[in-house]
Amino acid sequence: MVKLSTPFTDQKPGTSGLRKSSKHFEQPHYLESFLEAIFRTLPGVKGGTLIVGGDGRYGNCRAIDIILRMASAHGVSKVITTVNGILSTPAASNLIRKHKAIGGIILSASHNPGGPEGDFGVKLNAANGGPASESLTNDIYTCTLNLDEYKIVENSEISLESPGRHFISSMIVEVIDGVEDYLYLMQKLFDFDQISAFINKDFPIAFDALNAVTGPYASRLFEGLLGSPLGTVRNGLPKEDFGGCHPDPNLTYANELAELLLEGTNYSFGAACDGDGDRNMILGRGCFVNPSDSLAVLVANAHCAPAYKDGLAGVARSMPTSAAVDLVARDLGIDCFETPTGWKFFGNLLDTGKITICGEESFGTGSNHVREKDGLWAVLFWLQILASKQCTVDHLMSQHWSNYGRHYYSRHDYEEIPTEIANGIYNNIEKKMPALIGNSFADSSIIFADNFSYNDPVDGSITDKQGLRLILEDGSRLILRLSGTGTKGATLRVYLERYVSVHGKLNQNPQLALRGLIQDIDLMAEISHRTGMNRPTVIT
Ligand code: VG1
Ligand code: CO
Repeated sequence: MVKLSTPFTDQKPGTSGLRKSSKHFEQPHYLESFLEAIFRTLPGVKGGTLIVGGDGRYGNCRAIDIILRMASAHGVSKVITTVNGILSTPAASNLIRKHKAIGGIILSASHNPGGPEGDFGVKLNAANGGPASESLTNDIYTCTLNLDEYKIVENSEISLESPGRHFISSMIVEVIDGVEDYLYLMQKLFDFDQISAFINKDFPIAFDALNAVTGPYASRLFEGLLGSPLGTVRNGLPKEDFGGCHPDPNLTYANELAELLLEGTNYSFGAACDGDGDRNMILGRGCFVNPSDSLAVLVANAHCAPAYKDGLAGVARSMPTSAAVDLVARDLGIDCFETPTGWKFFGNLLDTGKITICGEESFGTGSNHVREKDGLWAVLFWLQILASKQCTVDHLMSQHWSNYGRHYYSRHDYEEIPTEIANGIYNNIEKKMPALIGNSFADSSIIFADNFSYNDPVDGSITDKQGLRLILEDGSRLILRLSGTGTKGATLRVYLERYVSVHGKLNQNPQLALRGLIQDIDLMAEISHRTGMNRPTVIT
């Protein structure tokens, strides 16, 4: 038992767990306090099984050691962890489900940089394998506010270097290979023979693991099971600081791969995943697939994969994700749900069989095979569709747009803005919203404005204030949100969407197609004026 003089009050988890700088996590008792709140709040701790692992960043193994000692002190009966603590977020979700665990603790700050100068994070997943619900997260936070002590056993000294079985008092610690079960699951969902034949004929692929967790998974998957040449996986060894990179698969941070595909001719397909392996970016030769379109394409062609050949129950997308998938769902005659940002909101829909596939504009797609978004699953799904149709990424996209029309889409992120300024921009628009209806905007006019609120169709819970929405008469949408995953200042996200039907221009550059919306939202929200930034930090 360790006494705390003052409780930490800044441990409110955001969109994806508790995320702070590594330095912040290194304060004495900081990590332990949050873990104590988890052990006191999560149902089933005494006698339960817990899954633990992380993306390999700085602090991963130290945190696992602390979790093992605290789990033992709290009466957990078994912890399953992995060799070197390497476990991707979707693989963790799979293990939780497979072992009927009470939940899992994933050590990751996802796409944020790592290392002593980077960020660290703790994500809690519940027994269904998905991110903890809003109510569980709130209960954990409340618990942190009054902590005066935490329980931990003294020493454990368990080696994570190889698989094995250990004990801490009566608690079993099983160290397993964190890759195997995941690859087994992928083989059940997709036709590996078909994919392998296709990519090894004349369809060279490149995968960038960005020095993060997917390296070992991708090497065994592509260079092993699918027989791609060695070197297919780039930056495949997980490093504590991700080699100084920002493990975020987008055109800005995965620019090496982007250049290889957009400017070179050696590869037909490229993909990258983020720090913890739940995000994906898909590229073809000379072609970038917008994540919202990616979701729509997967849904439209789901029948190409053995796992989804009998059709989909329904689909869901987060509110800021473009409505491209809505058109496909309508065409297929299935439900399409609109949820707030964050994977946890898909949990109930997946658990009750209302949806099969879901996704977010932030490079996340997934299905009912686990309860997290899944980067490598999306890459395999794309390859399966291309293999089954024997076509290129570029061709598949053009075909999709000529069937459904195109949702031009972009997200503009303004990072590290002083919090007061970001709040000022947001509150100003929110206040003005009722008066905006009827105003002209770009080539259209505003017909609807609100702060998105979600009524969960399964448990009836209401989650409000999920982002400011402006909808125009021509169907265009503009959304403003403040990020819940940044660790420095505030990040303002502006989401822009304009629909062009099959009769319109389908081959424009998105930034050009969205120019009117970009200019008018900047004027209306006074973004450059208030931030002093003349362009966003990241454009996707
Ligand atoms: C971001 C994304 C959101 C995603 C979340 C966690 O949140 O926008 O769609 O679910 O990150 O992703 P925010 O609040 O910063 O916009 V991950 O890869 O960190 O688990
Ligand atoms: Co992630």
